[in-house]
Amino acid sequence: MTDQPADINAKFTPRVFSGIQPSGNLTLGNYLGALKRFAEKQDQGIETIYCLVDLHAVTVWQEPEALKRQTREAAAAFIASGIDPDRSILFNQSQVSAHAELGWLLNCVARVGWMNRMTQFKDKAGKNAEKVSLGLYAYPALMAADILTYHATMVPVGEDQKQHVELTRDIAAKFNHDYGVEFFPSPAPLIEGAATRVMSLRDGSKKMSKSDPSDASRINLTDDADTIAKKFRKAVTDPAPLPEAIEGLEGRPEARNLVNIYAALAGMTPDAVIGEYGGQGWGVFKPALADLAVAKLAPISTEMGRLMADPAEIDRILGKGAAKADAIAQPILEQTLDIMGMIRSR
Ligand code: AQP
Repeated sequence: MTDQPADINAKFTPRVFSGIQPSGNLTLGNYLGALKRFAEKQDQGIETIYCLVDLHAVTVWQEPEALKRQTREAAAAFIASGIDPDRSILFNQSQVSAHAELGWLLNCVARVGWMNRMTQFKDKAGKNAEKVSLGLYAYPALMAADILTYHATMVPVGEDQKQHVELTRDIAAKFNHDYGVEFFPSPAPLIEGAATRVMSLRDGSKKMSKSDPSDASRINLTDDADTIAKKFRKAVTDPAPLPEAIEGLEGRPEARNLVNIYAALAGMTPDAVIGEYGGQGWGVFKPALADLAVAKLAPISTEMGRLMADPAEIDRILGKGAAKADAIAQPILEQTLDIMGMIRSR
């Protein structure tokens, strides 16, 4: 792949973009891997643009009324997690048409061979690859458009999205190379903290996911205190107590996962968690983890409930955010069309 000049991003205003699919209940994985970090970026005073990627959600079937509810609920989760719609731009993707339009243009830049290497498509399509939507296959080119239509330079994501952000860099580099321009930046994936990959509570080799058929595999942001405590109590672990040193978590994915979750929720390092709980059994650690999770998540679910009581207000916030997003995205789309030689005479 053609590389971009090392200093390409210096030409662009530092800008964060990220998104979440409104494809179900948001999970603790979405919170720790994404939402919590989105709020931190906003609070660092960087320009932040956050999107409910409904065009991505429909790459698998969504019941229309459920999609609306999930989109509002995801917006409520963003706000309840600290995203302030006056300081960040918060909107749903389908209200800004530049995403879909640039998505098409970037479909024509991306190569089929690159798409074939995307592990998330292989995971999601499984043995069913002939029957899934074409959109699911093209998803990474739309994600590249989501990021590049804002000339975003930073993309906070969980570990599972790293490959997609790298593909975005490849698409940007190929576009710049093919047209002899330095038009698109080379967005950096920001994958930080103790919980960049929160695992399923039922299987330490699988990512915690909102679309996992087992509700016991995840903590939903809307779960009540009893449900959270029960899910952690029943979380699959090996029988050994927590090790005395962090190296002792080697080969113990379930134990490592629970330690990482504790660390991310408490704002500690996994080392410090082991310093506090090393040698303790699950009978001590799981209730402590459940208490911590309830303390951190209860205010979020209460606030989500309050916001969800007024769906019209959520729609108004998303509409206002979409207008602000459009004002950035549309000129970048139009410049892209110019660069590619499309006549603009209307
Ligand atoms: N388990 C996780 N640990 C850390 N980060 C995670 N993210 C998702 N799951 C975890 C991060 O959340 C952001 C939004 O992800 P998404 O909803 O757009 O899609 P996804 O990555 O495919 O998440 P899910 O929950 O698995 O959704 P479904 O089940 O609908 O496919 C991303 O930054 C992601 O890294």
